[in-house]
Amino acid sequence: MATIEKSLTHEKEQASLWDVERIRADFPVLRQTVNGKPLVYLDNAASSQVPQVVIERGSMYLEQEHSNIHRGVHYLSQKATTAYEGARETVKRFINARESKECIFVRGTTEGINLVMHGYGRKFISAGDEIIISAMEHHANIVPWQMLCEEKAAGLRVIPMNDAGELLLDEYEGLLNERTKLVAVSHVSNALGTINPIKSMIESAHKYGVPVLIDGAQGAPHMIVDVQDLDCDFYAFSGHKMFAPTGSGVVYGKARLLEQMNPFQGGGDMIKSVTFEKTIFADLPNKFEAGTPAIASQIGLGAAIDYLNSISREHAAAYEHELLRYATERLSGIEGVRIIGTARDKASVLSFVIDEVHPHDIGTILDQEGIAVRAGHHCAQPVMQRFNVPATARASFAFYNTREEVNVLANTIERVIEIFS
Ligand code: C6P
Repeated sequence: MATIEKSLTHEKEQASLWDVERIRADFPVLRQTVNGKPLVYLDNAASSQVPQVVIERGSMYLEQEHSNIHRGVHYLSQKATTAYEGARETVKRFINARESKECIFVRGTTEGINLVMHGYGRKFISAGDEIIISAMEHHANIVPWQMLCEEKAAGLRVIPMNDAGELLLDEYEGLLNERTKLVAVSHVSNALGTINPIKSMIESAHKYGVPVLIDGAQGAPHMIVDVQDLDCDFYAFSGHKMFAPTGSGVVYGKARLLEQMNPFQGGGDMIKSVTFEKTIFADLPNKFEAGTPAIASQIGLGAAIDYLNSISREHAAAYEHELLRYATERLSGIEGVRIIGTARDKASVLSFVIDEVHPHDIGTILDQEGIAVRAGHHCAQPVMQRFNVPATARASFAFYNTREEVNVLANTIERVIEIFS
């Protein structure tokens, strides 16, 4: 059997081992009806749902541990500090960082990228330098670099993509040169679903001594991330897209780089000493965590990772991949539906347009049937421009979605087409 066929069969076997009904029982939000219909939640790329164990961990903190961290000698503060720093250890193991101090807690991917822009970019990037991003970036990985380029008179270079939504890697190699000071690319595109070959892209950048930031907002929830194996310099992700509460997130950075960087914000808990003449900053990770953080949310992120570790992530990924394949097959079979983003390697996301129907109308009709999708530009306007569409409707999957839900989606899309024909 050919290698691709073999791996597809292996993936199908793994997907068939997934007990989706058992997994769904872990997510109380999925039990409700919307407009009299069972909720079909297909907006996981925006925010995924939270399992009962994470909800319970949040309640336990509020009921038994709520207090400020790192500051108090008292019992509750010590308990909260232990839980918060325990979550950092969990994150460290989850992404295989060398040390937990390399995992900086932030509100989410956006804040993580801005931390690197301020801490690294403003210190090390100057006039005439270049930053490389890609044509499929979310605004969170475009706007901060544009702001920096404007401030420093540096240049922003963009790796183009083909009509399938795959980066043109030869063009990327051509953009790298001695002026390049940073590469910032997404692991997985939120608008197209493309999985980028980040490991080889990082390797190419490192040949020029250029550090690489990975926007992992859509990567961490679906892929096994090993920052040492990838050898990325920064990796940012959001808790609320991986089964944790909003307000949680992480930016990983190599200790050597974080140590050289300026703090992002000044304030309490990020200092060793302060006089009116001079402040000495705290060591990692505190140097980057000024003020009281989102303690409950980050503890929730630790609990969400524990949950992910308790299910087979390999089987979950295979199941999601098989679901995406099935959904792609169903939607491509509907006349009038055009899928935006047909890369060979994709995760979780299915963006589409219907001739003569605005994506917001698609989203509204689907909502009437209890189906949650996102309609709009997905904070990736350059992607919409590249594909010459104002917006798309986007279904995005998690391991608790089912084939029946895909059927409900496909049948309702057929009805949308009937209504507008
Ligand atoms: N994408 C979506 O519906 P925050 O908002 O900081 O948690 O994540 C920002 C972000 C950065 N990069 C990528 C690739 C993303 O997908 C997102 C968030 C959501 O697609 C909300 S716009």
